[in-house]
Amino acid sequence: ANYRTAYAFAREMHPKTEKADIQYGTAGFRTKANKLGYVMYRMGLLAVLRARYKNATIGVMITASHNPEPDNGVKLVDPYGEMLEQSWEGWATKFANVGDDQLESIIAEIIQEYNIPMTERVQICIGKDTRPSSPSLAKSVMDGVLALSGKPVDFGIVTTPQLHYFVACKNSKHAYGIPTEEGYYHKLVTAFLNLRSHQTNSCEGNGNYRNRILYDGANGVGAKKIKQFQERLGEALKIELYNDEGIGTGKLNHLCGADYVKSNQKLPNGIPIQPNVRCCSVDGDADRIVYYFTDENDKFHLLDGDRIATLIAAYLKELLEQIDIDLNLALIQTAYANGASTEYITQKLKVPVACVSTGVKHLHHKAVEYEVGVYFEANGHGTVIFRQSAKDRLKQAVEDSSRSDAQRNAAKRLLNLINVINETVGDAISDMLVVETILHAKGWDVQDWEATYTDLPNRLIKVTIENRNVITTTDAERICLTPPGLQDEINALVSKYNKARSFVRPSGTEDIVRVYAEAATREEADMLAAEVGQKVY
Ligand code: 16G
Ligand code: ZN
Repeated sequence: ANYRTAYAFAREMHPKTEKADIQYGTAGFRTKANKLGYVMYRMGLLAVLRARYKNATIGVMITASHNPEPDNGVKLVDPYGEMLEQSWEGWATKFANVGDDQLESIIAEIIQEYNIPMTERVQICIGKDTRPSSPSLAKSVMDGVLALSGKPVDFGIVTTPQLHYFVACKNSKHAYGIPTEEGYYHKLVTAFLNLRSHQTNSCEGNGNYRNRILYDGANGVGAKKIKQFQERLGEALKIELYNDEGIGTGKLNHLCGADYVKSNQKLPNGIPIQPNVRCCSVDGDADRIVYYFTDENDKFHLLDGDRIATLIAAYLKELLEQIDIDLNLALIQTAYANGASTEYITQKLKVPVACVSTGVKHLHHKAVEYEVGVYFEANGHGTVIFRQSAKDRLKQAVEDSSRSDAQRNAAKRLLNLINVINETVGDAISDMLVVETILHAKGWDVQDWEATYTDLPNRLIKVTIENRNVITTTDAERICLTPPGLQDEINALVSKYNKARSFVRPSGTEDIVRVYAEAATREEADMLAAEVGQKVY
């Protein structure tokens, strides 16, 4: 059988080099690149098995996102472009950790468990970021795919959301778009330009909006790909690119990128100080984005994922009201969302909010429960998902001659906006185009956007304890179940401060516990975080 060959090949070409087990976590496997060769090979095998089981194209993305350049990682992408189904994460972990001599039997086991037909011809889309280790790791994935007679489709260096898009396109028989880089740029840029041309105002601006933005590419794939956009956007949006160092310079994510800016709340290296000019940073695989600016007093202002989420949700609500169509719209956040953003969106804008556990898959799964689900993590990862029935109703609204021109135009706008959005997963560049569209439409610059509400001061700290798993949580990680008594202690501390909130959770990506606190003032937030941190020891 095929898998016997696979097994023999593994022994020769991709022997297991690490003794310690690794785990397929919230973001797939992620570790030092030189420990990942055999893991990649085995993920190639698993991707073919998954593809045959689903009778669909599956994706494999090689990236370690915002991690330092020597790291790498791998994630599998499911048929609709979503993250690998949770029930298969265990299989991924097993596949990565069995000895070379057990590989054959584990393949047999999964084939039997799911009754996987081993005859289907399946395609596996493979993408990689700009890390110097990525080409050889991609080769290992391809060896795995070929070993089980799958067909690897190599997309080369692409952003994570581009790969998700390609997979969704292939499985929707191109209904979602053409599964090529050109197809992706064409879809997003055409819709973006349509939205701009419908405005009566000139390209350069509208009200306070100026069509110029400083862009931090994190010295990664987001820098490479933004040039493709700029070529196609022309004068409609002038993107000044910074942090576009070559591959292998060690500069990837170094003192720059979305994670650096969000965590350190300061300007990244490489971005010039220009007071009140709109800037953005993407991360190493361009699935996260944050906005920011420095004011005339050199004060740094961050507009993170919560800000982007509220901007988008508010605008969608506005359009739905203009069209006069009743679609249920909700915003999905995590416990890290600033309390002020939640209050603004629920109290002022009357958009319902749901809170879920950290990790994109949790947000995504909740968002699909609504006709229009906006989801964002505070760190800048997020997107909007529309039900097919919602899209159909919008199309009907455009055609409906009993509606006013204003209503039909608003429906057209929304349909165009949907095409700017990458619904499969958070996409930094797509999100940027959405934000730019909304700011332009409203005649806003970042200052107007920031004025919508005032963030509560907050503090995030890391605490190292012997075993972080003694801490377990419930209610979307907002309440501690164990160790017993900890939650009561947190409650007591929180009650001492104004507008305070605090929670602790074990990290899913590092061997630490994270403590989050927010309160009415910076001092209170800092003090609360420190005090809660003390209780965790
Ligand atoms: C992963 C998640 C990200 C989450 C982060 C939390 C995905 C693709 N990525 O990077 O969404 O914010 O983990 O990390 O799901 P933590 O558990 O260490 O706080
Ligand atoms: Zn990322």
